[in-house]
Amino acid sequence: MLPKALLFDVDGTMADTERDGHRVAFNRAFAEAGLDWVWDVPLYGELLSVTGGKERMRHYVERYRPDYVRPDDFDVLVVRLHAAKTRHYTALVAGDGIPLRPGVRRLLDEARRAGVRIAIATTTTPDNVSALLRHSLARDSETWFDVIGAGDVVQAKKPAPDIYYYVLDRLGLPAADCVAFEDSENGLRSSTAAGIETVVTINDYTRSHDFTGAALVLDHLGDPGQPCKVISGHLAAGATAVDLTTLRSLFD
Ligand code: XBP
Ligand code: MG
Repeated sequence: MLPKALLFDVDGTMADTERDGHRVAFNRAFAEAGLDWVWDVPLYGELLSVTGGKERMRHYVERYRPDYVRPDDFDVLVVRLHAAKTRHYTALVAGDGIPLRPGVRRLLDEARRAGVRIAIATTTTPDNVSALLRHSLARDSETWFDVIGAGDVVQAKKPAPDIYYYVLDRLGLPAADCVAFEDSENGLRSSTAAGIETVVTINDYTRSHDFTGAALVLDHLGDPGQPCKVISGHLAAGATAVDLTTLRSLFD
């Protein structure tokens, strides 16, 4: 049976947005606010254990900056920094652009042609999703997605399953009819806790994560001339990319 909907995580899954997108935007917001907070590439990898930009900043101060004296309005500062970071991130995506990962566009196109619904389940801010879709996929691509579940629409971010429950509820579909695409352990924990079969495409920040419970783990989804490599799970003999036939086999 074909899945009825494909549910995509955004950061790290649709595009490698973390190292050269979100991280850079956080640093720009910190510098602009006169803070001496600098998130280099390895530190950012550690900080990714906490999802959500506001939550990540709080975690950084608690864990890494015992020297930092919080102002009375620290909560307001976090919200202001986050708004500035969103402004920098969306400008970056609109300017330099961040390419989609291999196979993402191909699989989305195939799903749309076949009448398989597509949706987004992400921790990031809705403005960031809109910017990436508009600039990296297609101008009108937000309208391709039946549901875009993003950011603070749920209280508990990944690894909690809430964002996937939110998306399933709005799609009106049971978990058993869907496949999720994730790149991280937190993402996989979120989707599998919601009962959704999950395909993981790793990246530099997540390759050492524990992906126990994933239906399939790959380096990427694969494209013509760019075959994917299977890390765990099974792809049909001779297959070099994840397509709807591959996904159908997850349900057989
Ligand atoms: C994505 C995140 C987000 C982004 C930043 O996780 O953790 O926090 O890094 O987004 P996932 P905001 O891919 O598992 O959804 O700063 O907009 O919160
Ligand atoms: Mg992700």
